[in-house]
Amino acid sequence: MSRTIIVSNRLPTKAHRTEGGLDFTPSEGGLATGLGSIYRADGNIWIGWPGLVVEEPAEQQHVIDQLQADSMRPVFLTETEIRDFYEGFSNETLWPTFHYFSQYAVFDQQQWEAYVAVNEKFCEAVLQEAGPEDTIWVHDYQLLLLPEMVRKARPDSSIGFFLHIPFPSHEIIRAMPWREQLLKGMLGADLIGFHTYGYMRHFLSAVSQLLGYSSQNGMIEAGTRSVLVDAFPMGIDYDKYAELAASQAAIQSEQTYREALGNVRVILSIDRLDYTKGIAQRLLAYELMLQRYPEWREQVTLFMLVVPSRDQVEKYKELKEEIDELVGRITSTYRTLSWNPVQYFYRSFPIEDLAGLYRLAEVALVTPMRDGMNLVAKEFVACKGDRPGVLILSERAGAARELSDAIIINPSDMPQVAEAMHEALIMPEQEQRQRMASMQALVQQYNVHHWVQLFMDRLTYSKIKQQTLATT
Ligand code: GDG
Repeated sequence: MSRTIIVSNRLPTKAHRTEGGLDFTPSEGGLATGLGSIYRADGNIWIGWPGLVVEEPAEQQHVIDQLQADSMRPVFLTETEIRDFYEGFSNETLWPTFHYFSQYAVFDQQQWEAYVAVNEKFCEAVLQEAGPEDTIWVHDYQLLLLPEMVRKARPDSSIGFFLHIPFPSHEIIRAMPWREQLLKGMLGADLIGFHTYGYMRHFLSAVSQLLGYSSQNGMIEAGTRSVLVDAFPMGIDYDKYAELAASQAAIQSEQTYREALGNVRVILSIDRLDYTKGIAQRLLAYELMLQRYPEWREQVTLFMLVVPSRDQVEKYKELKEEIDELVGRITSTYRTLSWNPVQYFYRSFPIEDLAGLYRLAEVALVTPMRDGMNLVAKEFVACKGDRPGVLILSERAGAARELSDAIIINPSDMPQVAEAMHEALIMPEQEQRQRMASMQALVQQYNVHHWVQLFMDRLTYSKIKQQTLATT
């Protein structure tokens, strides 16, 4: 029987050290959330790093045993690899470059070498697990070289690659050293998927401009092989979120927040700490809204949840300080004894609380500067049920291509975002319901199961097409 092997930098489970030994918990993040319901099926397996440095052999064996029971296989990374491959090349070179923050990008030869070495380490793990009939699905920017590495060892295997972040204009890619190696690494796959057609077009033009490969209808002629490229907007597990939002735990959580907040309108924002998410700009827009529309003071609160992320990277520490300062300024300027303009939390919440907050909020404010897709926008929609609610969404999130019934804004245009908040707060209930219902129909139909099926079907198609081309 052929299996599917999922490979990503992080496993959907995180190991951590406690006084009583190692503990394992499900991890946050879009990919873990999205594929969580799939990898356990049909003997499939997920290969990745368990989120903790484990060097002692007996402890490594314990991790292997624990994860094996749940269809996972760990790849162990050292402190140095974490620093140079993960925090370094992945998060200080590729992440800013691909999100159009080139000014933040570090180009460091040692980090690049660590990136190559860790991709090779993942390749060894894949080769140990994968049989010739198995399908290998590689995920995201940390493993751009892996498809080509696996291809060299197993020329006939079926390899898919999906990029969860934007693919930028080829002019941005052009500025990178190692650009050819990165593009060729991806082209080791049979199928390369992106969230939007825009990202896909950028990739096709990078491959054409920088490698001289032509393409027709998304099929790239890459030397002796052809590679299919397509857009697969990732969905969420709609039913899971809808059910969660209707659960007693979520209702209870909503009530708890409502009682604590009193009778204010709630604007919700939920992100990992990241400069791509536009958190500081969002605060400035909210401040402007309070200035322009004094009638909303004491009537509305911005409930802002920021999940700690990559806090060892310098730019993230700086961003955290900037956010702290802005929240402090807005709070000290506008607060009254009985009202807080911003409820800011720098920590992660249980998923039931998230569902309670999605229920509670009248407005979700999703304003990234760049975002591959953004699942929070879709989760808000899924959790709303038959209640009204307004989504304000950045035109630079992949999700904006689908959720056209949101109020679409340019996240750099502070006055426009401030106006959008006002517009959302006064939007007639019937209009809210209509927009919400049409977004729900879309998010429900194009859910994560649909996404996986579509990608897998396309991968099978691309393999058949290749074989046909090879025999003609
Ligand atoms: C990358 C791309 C793309 C957040 N706070 C808590 C929590 N979350 C969950 C949300 C959501 C996920 O984390 C965040 O997903 P996003 O899509 O918004 O963002 P990234 O983590 O940057 O994901 C992104 C995604 O990959 C998928 O391709 O959409 O563009 O950057 O599911 O609900 N979950 C819990 N507590 C929290 O406090 N339990």
